[in-house]
Parts: sequence; structure tokens; C-alpha cells
Amino acid sequence: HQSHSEDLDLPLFDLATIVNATNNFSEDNKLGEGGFGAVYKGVLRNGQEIAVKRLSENSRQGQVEFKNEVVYIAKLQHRNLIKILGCCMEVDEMMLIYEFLPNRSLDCFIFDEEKGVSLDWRERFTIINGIASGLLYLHRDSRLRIIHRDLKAENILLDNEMNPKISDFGLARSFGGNESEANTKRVVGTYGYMSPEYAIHGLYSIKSDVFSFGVLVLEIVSGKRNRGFSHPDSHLSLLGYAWTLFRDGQSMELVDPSIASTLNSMEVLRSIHVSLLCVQQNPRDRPEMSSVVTMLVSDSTLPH
Ligand code: ACK
Repeated sequence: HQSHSEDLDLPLFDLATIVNATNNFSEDNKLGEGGFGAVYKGVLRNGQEIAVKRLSENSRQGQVEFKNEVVYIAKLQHRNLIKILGCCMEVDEMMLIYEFLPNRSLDCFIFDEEKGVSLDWRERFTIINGIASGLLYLHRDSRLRIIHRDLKAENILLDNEMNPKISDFGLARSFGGNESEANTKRVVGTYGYMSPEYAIHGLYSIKSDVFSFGVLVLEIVSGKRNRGFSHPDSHLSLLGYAWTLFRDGQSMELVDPSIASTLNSMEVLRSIHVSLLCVQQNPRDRPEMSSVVTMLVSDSTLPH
């Protein structure tokens, strides 16, 4: 794969290389279904492991998301964002090639009881901080100012040191200049993580990502999935529950019992506090990621 795609400045892999690396897209190599198609594991001739996202045929929406992902992620580099190695574009095939992350997604760790792998508090806190700095990078980059729009546990992949990497930029949008809010008629994303102004009015901004981040943090701390304010049992949602406990000064009850033995309670309280600031109804009340990053590591920001 010597050549480069002209406009994107991404290395181009040829189809034969990818077919070879993935055993011709065999079922054994399949990792799962992603946003716009299946994801396969592959090994290049030099031994490097890769993950290949293959655009399914006939998916118009998939094509839009695919191009979107290429455009955004090709320009990004941060330790908490998935690294793209190149792409493969042939007549009937469009694929994106990423570094392979052996530890799957955060989703499997916080919600999959069968797997029996639980993260201790140290790992969870590292993950929370890592996601926060990846998101800060997206929001702050002066050339792009990117809103991810689909931040959720399934889109956080873990490397072999359990560092989180934000993935799936198919729905991302960029803001130029002074623009800070946009409107869409087609609401995309994932219920449970969507901010109310986005789910109801299609309004999105960096503050909608901040909302999703808040939900994610609560899920990481509690080990429980948020069902979303639109769920019929929304009064039982994780967010409502967390607010009640916080108000009554019983935040620690929210914490996943399986991490109790390794807990640093100040960090836990800070994380819960930050997440509740992030999930406030009014986007203007939510902090920017720069304050979130600071609040997570500084005790002085906790209310007394
Ligand atoms: O939770 P998972 O095992 O992690 O299942 C999903 C599936 O593919 C569909 O998205 C996995 N996946 C996606 N990208 C990668 C990657 N770069 N390395 C390893 N697994 C990946 C994801």
C-alpha cells in the first residue's frame, strides 16, 4: 500500500492485501456489525493486526457515514481517538482500515455480566479521564471543532492497557467560525445518550456531546445502563436516580458494588458530580469539556 489518496492524504491499501489479511472476510474474522457495515479482524503480511470496516452494498446512508468518517478521522490524532491506518476504495468495495484494539468496547466491560470481567475503580477512572481528553481534543481543535454526536459505551474501544479510544465518527459534524449550534430534521444517534434539545428539537452543539459524556460517566460508575428520558419508565432512569441520590447526599449508593474494594471515594464523588453537571436540561448550564477535564482531577470544585 504505497500510494496515497490524493484529497484525503490517507494511505491506500489494495483489495488483494485486505482480502488476504482477513481470510477473504471469513466469518471467523468477523468482529461484529458497525455503523455502516461489518468489521473484520485482519493481519497484514508484516504481522500488524488491523480492523477493517467494510461498507455494506447498497447502503446510501452508509456511504454518507463512510465518507464522513474518512473526512474527519483522517485529520485527527490523539491518544484517545482510534487511529486510522488507511482506506481501500475499489469499484465495488469501500473500506476503512484501523489499528486493531484487542480489548473490544467498553460496553462489554460495564454491562456484560456473563463475561465476568469487571473493571476496578482505577481502570474506570482512567477510562473516564481518557474519554474526556479525547472529547476535549475534538471540541477544541481550532481547524475543525468536531461534535461526535454518537458518544456511547459501544463506541469506546479499549487498547491493551485499557486506554479508551473514541471511535465511530460516521455521524460527526464540524463547526466552522463562530457557529456554535445547528439544527437537523433527521435526528440520529442513540436514545439514552441523546440530550433533550437534540432528541426533541434536533438542535446539536458541543453541549450535546457533553450530555452524552455525562451519561457515559454515570454508566461507568454505576455499571447500569441509562434507558433515556424518553423511556416509559424514565422516572426510574439512571439520570433521575442519580439526581435523587445526589440531592439526598447518598451519591455513593450509585456506585457499582463490584468496585467497592478498590474505591477512591473523592474521585468517585467528583465523577458523579461532573456527570450530573453534564446532564443538565439546559445546554448552557452544562460545562465545556475543558472545565470537565479540570474538575475531574481537582477537589476544590466539589460543592460543600
Ligand atoms: O464490542 P466489539 O468487540 O468492538 O464489537 C464491535 C464490532 O467491531 C463492531 O463495531 C469491534 N471493533 C470495531 N473497531 C475495532 C477495532 N479497531 N479493533 C477491534 N475491534 C473493533 C467492536
